[in-house]
Formats: sequence, C-alpha cells, structure tokens
Amino acid sequence: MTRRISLTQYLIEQQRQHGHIPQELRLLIEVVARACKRIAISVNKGALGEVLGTAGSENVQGEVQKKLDIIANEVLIEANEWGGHLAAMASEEMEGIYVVPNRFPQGEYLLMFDPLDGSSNIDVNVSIGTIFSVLKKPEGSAGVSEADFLQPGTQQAAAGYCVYGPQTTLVLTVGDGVVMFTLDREQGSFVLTEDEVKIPEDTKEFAINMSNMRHWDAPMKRYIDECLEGSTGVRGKDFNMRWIASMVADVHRILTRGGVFMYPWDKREPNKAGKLRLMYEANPMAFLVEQAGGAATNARQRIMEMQPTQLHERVAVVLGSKNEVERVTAYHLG
Ligand code: P6P
Repeated sequence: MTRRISLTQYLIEQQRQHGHIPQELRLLIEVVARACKRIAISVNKGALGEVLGTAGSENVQGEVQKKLDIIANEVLIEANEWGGHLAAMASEEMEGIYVVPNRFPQGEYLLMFDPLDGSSNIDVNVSIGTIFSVLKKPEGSAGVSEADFLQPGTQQAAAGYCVYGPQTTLVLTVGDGVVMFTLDREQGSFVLTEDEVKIPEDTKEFAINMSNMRHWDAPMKRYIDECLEGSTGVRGKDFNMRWIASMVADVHRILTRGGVFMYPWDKREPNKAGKLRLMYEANPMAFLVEQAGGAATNARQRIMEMQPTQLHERVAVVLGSKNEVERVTAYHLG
C-alpha cells in the first residue's frame, strides 16, 4: 500500500533522501500542480462555467482554439511567471517563448507545456490533460531565447501531466521513476497513490487512429495487420484496440496497464514528420514512459535523443510496452 502523503511531503522527502530535487525545481513542480488544480476547476465546470466551445481564434498550429485552451494557458503563465524559478515558458498555444517579465526575478528553469491536450474531447466530456516538460537554461547564456529551449529530451529535469478524468491525477518524473498523485478534493491537495509505476514489457493492446491506415507507410501497416490477424497470424495472440484521441488519457492507460501508442507519419503531408509535437508532447511522455520501463521512438530512433530544430516541430510517436515499441521500430529500420 502506497503511503498516502501529499505532493509537498513527497518532494521534500525526495530532496532529503536523494537531494536531486533542487529547491527551485520543487517550487516549480508545486506551482505547476497548483495551476493544474485551477485548470481542473474550470474543466469540471463544463457548460455551467461558460468554458465550452471555441474561442473564435486559431493557435500557432492553425488549429481552432477552445475557450479552455486559452484559459489553461493563461492559468499556467500567471501561476509560474512571478515565482523566480523560471527564465521563460513555451506553449502549444503561443507562437514564441514567453520571457518572465522584468518586474519578476528570473530563474534557471525553462517550462514548456501543452496547456490542454485533447481539446477535441472537451465538449464531449472525455478525459483531457495538461502536459509539461522542464529544462534548465543552458549555462552562461545571457538572457533567454528560443534557442535555449532546443535541447534533446534527455536534458529534461522533470516532466509530467495532469489528466482531468474520473479522477484528477498528476503523474510526474524527475528522473527517478514515475509517481502518481490523485487530487483529494476535500483536502484540495494531490495525494501520492502510486509510487512505482511500471509498464509491462509485453501487451495485447494497441492505440492508433485506424481511420488513417491507408496513409501509413508499409512497416506501420505490417505491424497493425499482424495485430489484427491476432492468434491466427504470426503474433499468435489476439490484440485489443483503444483510441481516446487524447494523448494524456491514452498514455495514462499505458502507464497503468501497458499498451503501445502510435501516431505515425502519413503520406498526406509527406514533409510533416507527424501530428504530435516534440517539445511539449512527445518528449515529456517519452521521459515518463522510459522512466516506467517502457520505450519511445519516432519509429526509427529514440525520441529523447532527437535534436530539436524548432520550438513547435512535430514528430511521429511510438511509445509504451518496450517489446512492442522495439518490434515497430525494427520493422521500420528493417
Ligand atoms: P486524431 C489531441 O488533439 C492530439 O494532439 C493528441 O492528444 C491525440 O492523441 C491526437 O491529437 C488525436 O489525433 O487525429 O485521432 O484526432
């Protein structure tokens, strides 16, 4: 039974025992968690809070912004800009970086986030979430620029997400395994509910948007065809399929019971590596999945070793149970 301690107590004990959560990083994580509680309040209001529907604007990706996308983005900016732990922030909802205003002290961390991933699910009451990734500003760089964010995922100091579903759950790694905290609404605090998240190396469950099948490359089609052949084919076992169209919800299921999640390249836009974003979706999820014993590639190489070239660059994603990710990757490299 996992000790029911608060996020604050967990972080302080980790700092005391292992010393690898510096004071500023602990503050950052607690501020992000507090912002997620605030976002959960807006999300849970739904139609009662005048927060559903579109905002009548598009984000830098050219996607229609939901009212809650903008609310969540503003909550994260306002919660994090004054604490002195950050130099700058970057968000799916903002074209450029947000440098901490001069009226506040600047810190050494960089925070990236998808403030509300899975927006297409907001109006139909399906789980959505906030994804975040933390980097350290490179030593010696005067000021802060977009280039400071362009670090491979292996440089992340922390990563996590908060899923707004039947429970509001914060999932976190600082590079020493993965832990889960469930929001206790009576106390108003996140309580440790899983202290050693592990992804089984094998699975019988895959997650992909099957409606895109005709657009995939041959190795991806081969892998899915073999899953569909089940026990009558080379895999010798039947598979199940899930697709929530909310990465946070699909990844949470995989961290909880295993599985493999794929959003592959497809030939409709050959110059686009994939749909998902490297810096604030693929890298944080890859960090969590690897820390839980899984794997994460772009179907050819480890996602966390990719050198970013743009803040909003996209990437193909294959992540989850290690042996399945290795099989998909081997088919692409073969
Ligand atoms: P599709 C949500 O918009 C998102 O970015 C991810 O959370 C999700 O996995 C994917 O896109 C769903 O994409 O094409 O199935 O709607």
